[in-house]
Parts: sequence; C-alpha cells; structure tokens
Amino acid sequence: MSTPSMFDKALKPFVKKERLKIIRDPVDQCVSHHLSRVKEKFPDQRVDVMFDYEMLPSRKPKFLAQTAAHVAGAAYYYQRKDVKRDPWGKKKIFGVCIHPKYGGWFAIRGLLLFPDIQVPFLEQPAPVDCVSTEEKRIELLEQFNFHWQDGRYRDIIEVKESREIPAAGALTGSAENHISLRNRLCGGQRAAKGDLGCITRQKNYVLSSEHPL
Ligand code: B12
Repeated sequence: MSTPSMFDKALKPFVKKERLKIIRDPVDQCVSHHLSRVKEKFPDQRVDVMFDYEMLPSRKPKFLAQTAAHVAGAAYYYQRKDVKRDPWGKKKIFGVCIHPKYGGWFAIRGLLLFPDIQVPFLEQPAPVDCVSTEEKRIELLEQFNFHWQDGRYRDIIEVKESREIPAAGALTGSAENHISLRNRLCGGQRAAKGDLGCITRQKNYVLSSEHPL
C-alpha cells in the first residue's frame, strides 16, 4: 500500500535518481522498482509480483486489490453487504477500503504472492473496522460512489497522517506533466484539467495507480 509519506520517502528520491533517464510513468515505475527490491530479498523463493493496474486477457483485474487488503488485515473493505438497510435499490454500488490511520488516503499498489509457501496455522489479523455504524457506512459508500471526485470519502474518519499536495512542477518541472502527476497522486484516474480545483482543495494526497480504463 502507498501512504501519504510515499511522495517524500520513495517518489521524490526515485525521480531524482532517475533524472537522466526517461521516466514515462513516475508512480508506476517507482512502485515497480521498490517491489523488485523486495523480491530480491527472497532469492530462494518463487515470488509473483502483481500490480493493481494489471488486467487479464478477459479484462478482469489480475487481483482484487480491495479483497486482498481486507484478507491481509491491512484495510477493511466496506461493501454493500456490510449495510443492513440498503437504500440503493438496483444501483451498482462499488465497495471501498478504509484504513484506521490513513482513512481513504492510500492506494493498494501491488501484491506479493509466495506460491510455494504454505503456513497452515498462520495467524490472520482481522482488518480494523473503523467505520462501524450503519449511518457512517451508508455515507461512505454514497461518497465513494456518487461524489468520489471531491475525495471527501477519504476523510470519513479522522486521519492521522496528512500533508500538502506538492507545489506545481515539484517533480517534473513541467506544468503539463505536473497536472497528470498530481492527478495520479490524488487517487488514480487521469482527470480533465478542469477537475483539478477539487483536488487542490484537499489537504492530503495519495499515490495511486492510473486506472487502465
Ligand atoms: C476497474 C476499477 C475501476 C473502474 C470501475 C469501478 C470499480 N470499483 O469496479 C473505474 C475506472 C470506474 C474506477 C474508478 C475509481 N476507482 Co477504481 N479500480 C478498479 C480496479 C482496477 C478493479 C476493481 C474491480 O474490477 N473489481 C471487481 C469487482 C467484481 O470486485 P468486488 O466488487 O470487490 O467483488 C468481489 C468481492 O465482493 C469478493 N468477495 C465476496 N465476498 C467477500 C467477502 C469479504 C469479507 C471480502 C473482503 C470480499 C468478498 O468477491 C467479489 C468477486 O467475486 C481496482 C484495482 C484492483 N486491481 O482491484 C481499482 C480500485 C478499486 N479503484 C480505486 C479508486 C481509488 C478509484 C477512484 C476513486 C479513482 C479516482 N480518483 O479516480 C474511482 C472511484 C469511482 C467509483 N465510484 O468506484 C481504489 C480503491 C481504494 C480503496 N480505498 O478502496 C482501487 C483499489 C485502486 C487502488 N490502486 O487502490 N475504478
């Protein structure tokens, strides 16, 4: 998972180091670089590294990031079925993960799978249920599904870590590149330039993958 401090701790140093090379996609390349380093720590093991944006030929995601985060105990995945009095009728409602420390200010970037390791009695930590009331869960799913552009769903709980969005050109020096990077920092999809207003009002940002769609 990438948290708000990823910008300073990983992305800035990565871009600085790679300055003389052509970086097409700083966020994805940075994540890929760091996950490769983790893989190197297990030279005797088979390790499958998967990224959140990877798709199967069927156009389905290679792994379900939110389900993976939930079963790993990293962030609770709130789904429609977690609400008893469902007010949405036939509408499609997407679920959303919330982290007890970062709220919605994080992204699930990748998965490391160790296919040859089996631990029958592995202790499985349950994710922290930090949005526990019915009202808050309804509010969360409403915000994520119908108002995700303003990012308020990310503040459904009080977050413990936040920081300012970096100043224009902070990494690339180019305003044009910066617009695309800032969209990525703020949650994933490449938004239209006009959408930036809502992004810049946020006090936090998160590094997330650009969705492939
Ligand atoms: C395709 C996709 C989109 C599409 C479609 C939306 C969607 N949610 O499907 C589009 C492009 C619209 C989109 C938009 C956005 N997305 Co998006 N998206 C994805 C992607 C790549 C795949 C999601 C998917 O197809 N799921 C498939 C469906 C069928 O899965 P499901 O509903 O969870 O169903 C499964 C579970 O219920 C499970 N299950 C069954 N029983 C149980 C029981 C338990 C206890 C559990 C845990 C699971 C479980 O089984 C089902 C499958 O059989 C993921 C990354 C990934 N690789 O997972 C990001 C992801 C979901 N998106 C994310 C985000 C942030 C967004 C945006 C806010 C980005 C933005 N700023 O623009 C918007 C929000 C729009 C919206 N309202 O959803 C984040 C969500 C983070 C979070 N906190 O949860 C993800 C995880 C990406 C990331 N890197 O972090 N997205």
